[in-house]
Order: sequence, then C-alpha cells, then structure tokens
Amino acid sequence: MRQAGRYLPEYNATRKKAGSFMDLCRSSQYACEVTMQPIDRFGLDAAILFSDILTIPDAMGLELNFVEGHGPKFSKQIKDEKEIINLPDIDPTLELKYVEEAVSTIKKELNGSIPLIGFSGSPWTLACYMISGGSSKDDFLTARSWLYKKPKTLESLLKKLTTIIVDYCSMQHRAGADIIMLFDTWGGLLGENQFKKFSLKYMEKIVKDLHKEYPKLPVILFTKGGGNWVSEIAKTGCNVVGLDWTVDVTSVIKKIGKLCSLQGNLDPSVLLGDKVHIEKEIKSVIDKFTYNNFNTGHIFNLGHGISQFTPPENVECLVEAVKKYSSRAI
Ligand code: 1CP
Repeated sequence: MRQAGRYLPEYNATRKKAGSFMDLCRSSQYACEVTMQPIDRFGLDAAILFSDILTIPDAMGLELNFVEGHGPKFSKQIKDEKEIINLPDIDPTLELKYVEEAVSTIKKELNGSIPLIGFSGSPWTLACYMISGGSSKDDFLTARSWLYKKPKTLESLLKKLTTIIVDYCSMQHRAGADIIMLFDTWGGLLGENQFKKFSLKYMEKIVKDLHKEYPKLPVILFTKGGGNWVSEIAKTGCNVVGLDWTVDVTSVIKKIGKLCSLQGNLDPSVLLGDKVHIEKEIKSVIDKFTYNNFNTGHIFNLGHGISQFTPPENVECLVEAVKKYSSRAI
C-alpha cells in the first residue's frame, strides 16, 4: 500500500535524483533503491516492487505523465471501439522489460531474506484510467457511463487488458516475484451485477490462467469497497482476499471460512493519529482476525495506500505494535 512513497524523505530524495516519476519506475537501480527504503528503515516482512499500475496503458501508447499536484494524466484517452482495436497487443517482456529488470534487481538485493510482491491493476481499474484519461474527480463517470452506453466496447478493452495482465504478472513471477497482487481499486464503484460482469469475471480469468501455469503462485485480490462481495472474490480461486477498513471482519470470516487467507483492514488515517491510538487500533484489527480460533492466516496491511502526510515514526510504531500483538495471536 505504497510502503515506499512520499511520506519517506529518502524516497523524495531518490525521486528528485531520478527526475520524473516514470523515470524512477524505468530505472531498475532507482526502483530497487526505493523498494528497499521501507525494508531497511522498518524491517518489514515483505517487499513490494516499486512501480505503478499505469505502466500497462503507458506501454500501450497512452503516454503517462505525473503532473505535480494533479496525479497521473495520459496524453491520449480511449474514446471509442476503433481506438481499442488500434491499441497494440503488447508483449510485456519487450515493452515492459524495465519492470522485469526492476524485479530481478530487487530479488538479487533481497537475497532471499523476505518475499517480493509483484502486482498489476485489475482490468476494470486500468480501463477506468484509460477511458477517463487519468485520475478522476467524478468517480470515473465517463468509464462508468460505458457500462450502459457501450458495454460491448468496454468488454473488448477489458478482454485485451486481461491477456496483457496475465503475461505481465507471469513475467514478474519468472523474474522473481513470489506473490502477485491485483489492485482493483475502483471495483467498489460498481453495482453488484456490474462488478461481477465487468470486474470479477476478468480477475477470475487472471487467477485461473496464472494458476494453470504456476499452481503454487499465491495471488492476492484487493477490491477497494468490495466488502459485500468477499465470498464471490474468494471463490475465484485466489489465495488471499485484501480488505479495506470498512468491512466487518467477523462477518467476512463467517462467510469465507478457510477458503482464503485475508489481508489488510487497517484504516491508513490511523497513522495520522497519536501513538496510543495507533497501538490500540492495531490491537483491535489483530484481535478481530483471531475470532473463533480463525487460523487461515491474516497478512497485516493497511486497507489502502498510506497518506503522504504520515510521520515515518508512526509506521515504526505500527511495526512494533504488529510484532507485539501478532506474536501473542500465534
Ligand atoms: O509523485 C510520486 O512520487 C507519486 C506517488 C506514487 C507512488 C509512490 C504513485 C503515483 N505511485 C506510487 C507507487 C505505487 N503505486 C506502488 C508501489 C509499491 C508500494 O510501495 O506499494 C503501487 C503498488 C501502486 C499502485 C497504484 N497506482 C494503484 C493501486 C493501489 C491503490 O493505491 O489503490 C493506483 C490506483 C495507482 C495510480 C496512481 N499512481 C500514483 C498515484 C498518486 C495514483 C492514484 C491516482 C488517483 O487516482 O488519484
């Protein structure tokens, strides 16, 4: 959840050296350097590749830029079926070779100490950005209008992205990623039927295709705002369901039992509070996962991205509290 990022002064220094955000992602040395920063500072139990979900649309020719204070913006926007047909069927081992190089550089640096998580955006979440031309102030209304105005066109884009994402995640795994996480950040904007038809179906295909080739590869699915659909998400065959902080963990455990492990659930804004509250909230999250001797596993994590205004010492406090209370839970 952006464990390397703008809340760390050392990240800001490397980003400045790199030039732009995309230059940082494209350099395997810099990407490795920032991936290792939170590991070295906090002693975390897993590393996550430093990159972004928008590398795929960038490689498909949409040209990604990060404008200071405005978030991601593409030079081109997908407007109709013809443009989707004209989008290249990219081969990640060529157009996204820099990600493969970043993964293998990080893997070497980690030297087997902790696992490395690779990732991709979900097809629906990538489509949201591609159709809206970047980040959105209206909950991706243009992309959501396609659900009803141009469902077939939307489906052709989702299908194309699904194939690329399977290849992209396979490439990361072969280069050294031990786990793959799919970020379905905007799945929660969908109604139930639309979620199943336009997001879940494609994530399920990705999980199945990855497991066909790599049966033991753990796959984490995280749908922000997907608390109502945890059972359906768990039934895709994924190994872990990521939870945001709005879900009722006890009812999630009752629904999915031992089908999957769970990850997440801490509200990132807790880290803006004082240390007494941080420790109390962490204990409370961990306690919920020990309900009724539930023992299929909980990966402690935030329920979404860390705020850039988080004091790094509060993350230190988080790590200490997780170690204190989770050792008690084992
Ligand atoms: O200027 C900067 O330095 C940019 C800040 C930043 C960072 C640190 C961005 C731009 N991306 C990242 C890294 C990043 N993004 C990681 C690295 C690994 C980690 O440490 O966790 C990952 C996994 C992502 C994934 C990502 N990017 C998602 C899915 C997760 C989530 O937060 O929901 C999304 C939606 C993006 C798009 C994106 N990239 C960056 C920003 C600020 C955004 C959100 C834009 C928006 O919609 O408003």
